[in-house]
Amino acid sequence: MSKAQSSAKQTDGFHLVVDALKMNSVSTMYGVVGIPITDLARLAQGNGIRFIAFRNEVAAGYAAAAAGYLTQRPGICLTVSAPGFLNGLVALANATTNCFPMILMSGSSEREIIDLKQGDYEELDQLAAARPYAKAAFRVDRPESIGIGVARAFRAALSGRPGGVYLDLPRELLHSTIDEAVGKASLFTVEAPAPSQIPSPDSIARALDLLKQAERPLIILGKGAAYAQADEQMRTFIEATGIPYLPMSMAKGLLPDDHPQSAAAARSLVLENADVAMLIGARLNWLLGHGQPPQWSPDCQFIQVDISAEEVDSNRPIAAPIVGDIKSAMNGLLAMMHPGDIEPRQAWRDTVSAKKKQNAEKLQAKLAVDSVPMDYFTALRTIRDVLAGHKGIFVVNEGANTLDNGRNILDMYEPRKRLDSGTWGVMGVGLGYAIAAAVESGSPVVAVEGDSAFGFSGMEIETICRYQLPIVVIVFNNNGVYRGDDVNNYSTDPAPTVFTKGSRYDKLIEAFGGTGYHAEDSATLSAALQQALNARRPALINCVIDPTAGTESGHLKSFN
Ligand code: ADP
Ligand code: TZD
Repeated sequence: MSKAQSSAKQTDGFHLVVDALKMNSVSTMYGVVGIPITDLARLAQGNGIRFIAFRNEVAAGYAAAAAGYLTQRPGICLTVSAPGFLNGLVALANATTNCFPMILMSGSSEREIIDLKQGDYEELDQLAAARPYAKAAFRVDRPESIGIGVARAFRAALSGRPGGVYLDLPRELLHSTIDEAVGKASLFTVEAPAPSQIPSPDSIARALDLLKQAERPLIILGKGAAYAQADEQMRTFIEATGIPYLPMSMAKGLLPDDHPQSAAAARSLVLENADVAMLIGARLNWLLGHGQPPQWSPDCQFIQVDISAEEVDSNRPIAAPIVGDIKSAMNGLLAMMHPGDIEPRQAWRDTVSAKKKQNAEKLQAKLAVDSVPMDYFTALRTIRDVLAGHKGIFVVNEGANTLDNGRNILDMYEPRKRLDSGTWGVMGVGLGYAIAAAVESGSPVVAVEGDSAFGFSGMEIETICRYQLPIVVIVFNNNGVYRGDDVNNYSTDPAPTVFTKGSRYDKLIEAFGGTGYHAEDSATLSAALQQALNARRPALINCVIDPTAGTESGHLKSFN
């Protein structure tokens, strides 16, 4: 619409996108600027939306995904076209895989040129590229459709099983103008984007009947249970039934890890021997051996609480599916059960307790050794002991050995405080997740990172310093992927798994005004971590780990 046609005030796509986001309570965006979205970031800032500017869209996307997981609102990642979009798409795919709500908004080039493949600046058919990796993908072509486009993205990201949504914003759309009153009237707040999905009472009754008959029941809590924010109901249900529970890694802290019913330290035993297993927001995927023997008993019967009906029966027949949102399901279970109905056999509880005690003693023996150079046990025990004085702290964890040992040794005491490599076992999420946790909560974060894992997004320490975030990055520096002692027997090139020996990652953060620490033994590590946490400033600890301490592929040897 030209100015001559309308005497009224005009608005444009930039303003309408920002207004639509504000109407839907977006308070923060994560991204990298450039053509055609730089002004969108500026305008967002001018309208009270924080724009956290990253050095790479992959990390910005991971941050958005973690923000979504923590807040139950879609995290927003803003990128430029083609390569910026593709970087963001990695994180969008990861968000969809992990069931985190996220919206990737990317500027795109001239449609006509893209469609005829005539070679525009950063030309790519982004909508088509996003589709296979997103829960949903939309393009907005007209300014009067921005309200609907944003609403479609919100609803798709949040409703049912959460996931990643792509929203394509062509350069032309952002620049096109429309009568301001007409534009404003087209925007709206999405009503109940994630409505309760109450499971049927008969599905709850069926599950309760199965639990009543069970002799050796087990509850498995997944990150869906953490996401659902039904913490009180979950705890009440678990404590009322007395059933041992196993937290998947990101469900750690839903109940404190020192809870007497936690069966984490008897994992193999409970999986192998449970006769009824109740999955709450956890998929029976590779992380649970697909529910198959020898990890599981062939006779085990399953209850599965999940919002996605399609998930049910994906690997083993599910005897009692409860399809609905976890909060409603827990409320339903609590309402329909009676005291004393469900009673795991005392022998089962005793067996689990005995195994826990035995395994805890074994681990304790390893943790008691103070090795120099530090191995994973010494370094993680030291970190665990310092964090015992900071029980509500966020812990981000990635790597292979760093992750596998970290999961077992670092105890969590509060829900949604642990963020890690997740369903894909992806490296490079750490700094993005840490930044989102600090930004969304204002609280301190410790990121325990393998040196390889750190390297994927290491430049984001500049982002951490620029925004002065209370994040302490601990780099487990063993000179390589898995181990640092590999040799190449075929040429003079370094072996594929090794990095520069004796690197000083602590010096990197000093370049940006953060505090670097170098620790070669547990006493130095402990003092550095205490000091860094007390300062609540950006810090990086170069934690030297014995290059021979790790195992190839960590705990996933059999996948190699
Ligand atoms: P983990 O890796 O911790 O075992 P998964 O990511 O495999 O957990 O499983 C999470 C499950 O939780 C998914 O199947 C997802 O559909 C489900 N889920 C996510 N949010 C909810 C919710 N609010 N209510 C019910 N189920 C949910
Ligand atoms: N690329 C991506 C994106 N994700 C991956 N998981 C990998 C590559 C392969 N990979 C792993 O599965 S773990 C790992 C890689 C490269 C790094 C392990 O080394 P680390 O940790 O230094 O991070 P440890 O403690 O030395 O094992």
